Amino acid sequence: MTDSIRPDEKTGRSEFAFASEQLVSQVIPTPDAAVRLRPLGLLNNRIEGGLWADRRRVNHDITIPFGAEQLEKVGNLLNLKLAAGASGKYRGADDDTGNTAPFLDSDVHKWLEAVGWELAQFPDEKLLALAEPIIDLVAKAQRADGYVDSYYQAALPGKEFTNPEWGHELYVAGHLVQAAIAWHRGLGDDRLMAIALRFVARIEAELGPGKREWICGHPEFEMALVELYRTTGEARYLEFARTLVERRGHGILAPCRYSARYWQDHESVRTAPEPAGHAVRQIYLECGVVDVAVETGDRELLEAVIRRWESMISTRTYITGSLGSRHQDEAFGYAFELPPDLAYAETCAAIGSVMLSWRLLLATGESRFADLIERTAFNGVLPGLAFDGTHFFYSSPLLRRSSGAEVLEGPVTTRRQEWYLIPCCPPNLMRFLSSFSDLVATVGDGGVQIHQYVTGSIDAPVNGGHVRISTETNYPWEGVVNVTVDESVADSWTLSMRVPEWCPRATASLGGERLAESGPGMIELTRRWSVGDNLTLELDVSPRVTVPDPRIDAVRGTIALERGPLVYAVEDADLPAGASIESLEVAVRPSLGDVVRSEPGLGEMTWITLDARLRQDVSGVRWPFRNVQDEPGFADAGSRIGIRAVPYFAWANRAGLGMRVWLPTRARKSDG
Ligand code: FUB
Ligand code: ZN
Repeated sequence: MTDSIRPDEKTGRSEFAFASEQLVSQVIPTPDAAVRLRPLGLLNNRIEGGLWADRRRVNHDITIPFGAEQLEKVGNLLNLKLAAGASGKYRGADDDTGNTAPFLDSDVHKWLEAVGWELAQFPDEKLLALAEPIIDLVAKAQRADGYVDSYYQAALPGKEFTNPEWGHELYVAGHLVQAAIAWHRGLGDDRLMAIALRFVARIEAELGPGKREWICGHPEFEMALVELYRTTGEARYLEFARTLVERRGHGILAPCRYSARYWQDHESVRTAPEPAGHAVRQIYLECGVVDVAVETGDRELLEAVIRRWESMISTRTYITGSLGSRHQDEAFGYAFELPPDLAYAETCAAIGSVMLSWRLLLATGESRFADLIERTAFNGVLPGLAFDGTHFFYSSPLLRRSSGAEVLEGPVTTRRQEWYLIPCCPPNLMRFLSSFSDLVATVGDGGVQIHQYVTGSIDAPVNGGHVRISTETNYPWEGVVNVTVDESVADSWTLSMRVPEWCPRATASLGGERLAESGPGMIELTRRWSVGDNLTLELDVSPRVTVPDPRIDAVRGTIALERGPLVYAVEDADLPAGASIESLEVAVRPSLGDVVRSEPGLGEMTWITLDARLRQDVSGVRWPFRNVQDEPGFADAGSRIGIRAVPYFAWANRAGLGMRVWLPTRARKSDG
């Protein structure tokens, strides 16, 4: 049935509709899936104010339209025009030799996905008008046999499905499917779905179960196929995804110069003990594995992913939630190899980490997954976008030297760029911001679970009825969240609220009566909730000092500053003239304060304040080592000044180069 889907020419709508589609969400497990919690979707999780609302608005008004300009300017759309019959040469990154980036269609698809989610929530004729011709273009580019990938059509015709390692064909197809799902679920528009289904059918005929033993060097298609199964009800897509997951780890892909670990083809996903290789590839693969596991009820598979997730967060995750410590192969490094200056910390890997933890949260209901979502969303993903909405980080290091190192390797610079030769991160950020509200709350276990704190409203089906809750907060700057029940059901139900891992103590009170007090985990309140009930959750967001595990050698002897869910950093821009973050030292246990201030370009935010010393002996040395006898103690290490730290997500939005998250400490001379 889905093969013959025919969208109406004017409306884009088709007869194709399924029960689950009342939800507008990226991930909608089927009713039979082995999950504890269910998404409420974008339309039932409304964000109406605060930091995330501001970032989303910038995305809608500035970043997404800017993305369309860039796709035109750098050639992604030109490539599709070539596939549709225009003459010219494929623009692969910044050259036209046809030998470079084979995945540029995926950025068009991610952009379309972002527009789909955005329009579902905030209709906008202008945005729609930007997307319409691009959808038409993808349709025109599609060949009669269903194939649509401009790289192979325009640069390497006749070579389809010959390069599983680097060809990225299934990666591109996966992003097309995800865009199609966004338009289908969000807008009931099936024009992209019709294209995607034909491309998937073409791939299936070549590489599906029982066909060639092939996997793609870059996972992505697996999770897209499972979502297609969830959308269409066609079990063959799930079986195809399962097959791809099981094929992996058996050396199908030729080992590249980084080894088979690079594309996770070194060991089965059932037994691999730790994340390995290219970080985005690993994370996207894990998303597909979880999707297959919950839809097939394969507990062993799910547990294998959870083991790797645990290994990842205990040994290979930056304090910002970012992943990937190596520029060379954009990869996870060894355990505890987490250099701050050379952190790869790709925006796409942080987004992928959120996507994975979301799936694990739905599967298990465990708050630790929402904890990582929060840490990563604020500190790993948000820095990817400048406050102006038109500059992006590919890589988010935790130290930028005052003295330079602006260009690291390949496409990676330490200044945000308007776009990248390999532009995977910017449109990924766009779809992330346009779908972020999905992550706020879920339903299940006889109630509603609030995982992320925002000002907004939540609508949920509970006990056969409908519950509506509104939330008001100045989070993350303040820890008070007011929760009001606007609609309820007669029976008792459970309202659960996450107490984040960083919060030593939280209280929940109703009309002045304390109902619960808790450390990290979930506060679960089961009662007959009445309309007008007003609950206050208070989370302790006092600033705190964090020390790294001593095995993270690169930051041994330093501290970081955190406040609530935010990691902080010190920038040169906030130090006295002539001083730099390279000369900074702080006490092991500095006393911290906080202050609300408004900075041009940054707006109003809460900063952390503390005392520091500025060493005067950090420049002009001939030999950067000296006898320990000559080493000053903290008290006489330099002049004492008061400094302030900015939320890390806001760094690099002002002049100045130097920034550090990890602050070097010095003991008093009398210590130890
Ligand atoms: O290969 C496609 C994308 O380009 C990857 O996900 C990123 O890491 C970048 O290498
Ligand atoms: Zn990227």
